[in-house]
Amino acid sequence: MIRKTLYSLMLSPLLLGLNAQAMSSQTVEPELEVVTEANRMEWFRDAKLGIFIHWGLYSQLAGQWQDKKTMHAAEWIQKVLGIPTSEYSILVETWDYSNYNPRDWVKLMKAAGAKYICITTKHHDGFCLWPTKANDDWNIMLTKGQKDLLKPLAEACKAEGVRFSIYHSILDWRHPDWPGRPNFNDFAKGKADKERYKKEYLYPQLKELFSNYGDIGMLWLDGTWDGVWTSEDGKELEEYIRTLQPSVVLNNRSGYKPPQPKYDFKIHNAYSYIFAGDYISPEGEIPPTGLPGIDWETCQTMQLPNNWGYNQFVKFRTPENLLQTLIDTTSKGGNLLLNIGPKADGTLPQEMTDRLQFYADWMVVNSEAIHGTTASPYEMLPFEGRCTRKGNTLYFHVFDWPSNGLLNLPVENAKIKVNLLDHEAKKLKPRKTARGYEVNLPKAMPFKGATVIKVQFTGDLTMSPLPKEISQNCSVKVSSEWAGRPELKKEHITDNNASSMWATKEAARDGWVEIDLKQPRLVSMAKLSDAPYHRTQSFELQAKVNGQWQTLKKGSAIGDQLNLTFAPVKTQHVRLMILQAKDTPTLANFQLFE
Ligand code: FHN
Repeated sequence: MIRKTLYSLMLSPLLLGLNAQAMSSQTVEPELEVVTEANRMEWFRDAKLGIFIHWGLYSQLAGQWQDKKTMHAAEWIQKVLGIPTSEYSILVETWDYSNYNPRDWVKLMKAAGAKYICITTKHHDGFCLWPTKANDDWNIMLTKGQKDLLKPLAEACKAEGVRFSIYHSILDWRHPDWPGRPNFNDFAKGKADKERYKKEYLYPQLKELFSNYGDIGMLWLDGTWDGVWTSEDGKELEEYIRTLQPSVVLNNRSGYKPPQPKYDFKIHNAYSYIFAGDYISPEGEIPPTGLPGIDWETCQTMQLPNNWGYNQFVKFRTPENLLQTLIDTTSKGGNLLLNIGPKADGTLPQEMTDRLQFYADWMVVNSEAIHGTTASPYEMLPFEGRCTRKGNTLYFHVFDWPSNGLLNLPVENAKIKVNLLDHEAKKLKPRKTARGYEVNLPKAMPFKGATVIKVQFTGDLTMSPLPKEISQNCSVKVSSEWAGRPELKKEHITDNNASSMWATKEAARDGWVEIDLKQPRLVSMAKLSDAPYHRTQSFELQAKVNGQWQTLKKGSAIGDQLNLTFAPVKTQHVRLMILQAKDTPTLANFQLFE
């Protein structure tokens, strides 16, 4: 498929036939490029960031029903706490969303860099946020406000030039015809009938959604795991959707399961990796090496453990972590669908506004390093950060500001131009070294979380050789091992296989790993992974020099991949101290580089 970069266009006054005077008294709104079935993936590929909105009756509970609380999936509270449908129904009477001002939401989300916004039209509890004719006893018209919540959001998106997109749950905990009826549904009577569910409910609802809200950028289907929905149902559904708006981008969760391609990496959530629709939707994770040639989008929550609906009891990820997640995703060729759970009254929780504002402040200067870029050409970098690319420009996103003020740029081209993306786009003077170039960085990091170094090169890109690994299959000592679990043995730490791991004894909440390099070597970088559980909360990296342990780096989380660079040190023994972990410490990889 030909890939073409699309940008939002400002309408030209000449085209509009307006004179300058008329223009000055009128605001021209950004227009979205017309999308056809043939080019429908182009905007999606350039978009990089979308905002997911989980909003519904459950938002009033925010994790608490009567005296029971849940830390998990506030939008699932009915199922998690087994609330009978007859009792849950009371929530329609109490839902007051009078502070809902979607134009403000969209403005902030757009400033944060979002190119599409995807709202839950109906989540698993079956409640519809619009006045559907296909279900008149469980929709927004039963609330005091009687307001179609989708319409003003769709209009705000159109006005701001952001693509309006919709989430729709196929399964339904309340509808009498959904065959996977849960036991807390004390409302539904009679025998469920899937065909009637499709013909009289699901399909007519989708028809309303595709007829009354203008162009829909994307349809995000979900909820086919009840075991009653077949691949044939999914295929038929996808075909039907294409008749409604052929240009809509469709995720992979219709339930259709065509023959699946083979891939050689380990995945944690198989449901997210079914290849169907237009793209795959790894949930809460970034495929370790990206998925070349495959369109993908990772959806992630701001609150952990995962809560898509707002939960008053659950902590928020830091703004820096969320920014690095966007950059990591972009550098691997995917999109991030970042979730927001508004409060019931229509306002956004302060923590969410703060995080969107953090993105927005960063985007003012750095948006060019995200939007319209392609994946990193590098397998790894000689510093902790990521790379994105736009033609002959590389954007190096530095996460960990070097303490010695020197940054190694792994480019060999004879002619390069380097700028620091701050408010002045300061020029940096590159010096050629044995491996790429070196630049001096200012003492303070201009943008917390990630600062971008822009490198423009002439000719074809020549990348510097990768840093040389010196620890593969070296012997390791560990604080302890999990008895009787050979699949968690210490040899997995240096086997360079990210899908195998080591774990300490079960009861431990700290531990250490020491690599013996067999002889003194020059070490300047370490690469760590504690995937898939990400339990490390505090760590210290040390090298033994003249019989004494010296600190090389300290940190908190490790994550899927963390590169730590430091001033080169000659040593035979390097040790990782996991000082605190939220459960039994595990480590997938620990590699050392010259
Ligand atoms: O069960 C839902 C969950 O509540 C949320 O909507 C997420 C978003 O990807 N999807 C389902 C779980 O995969």
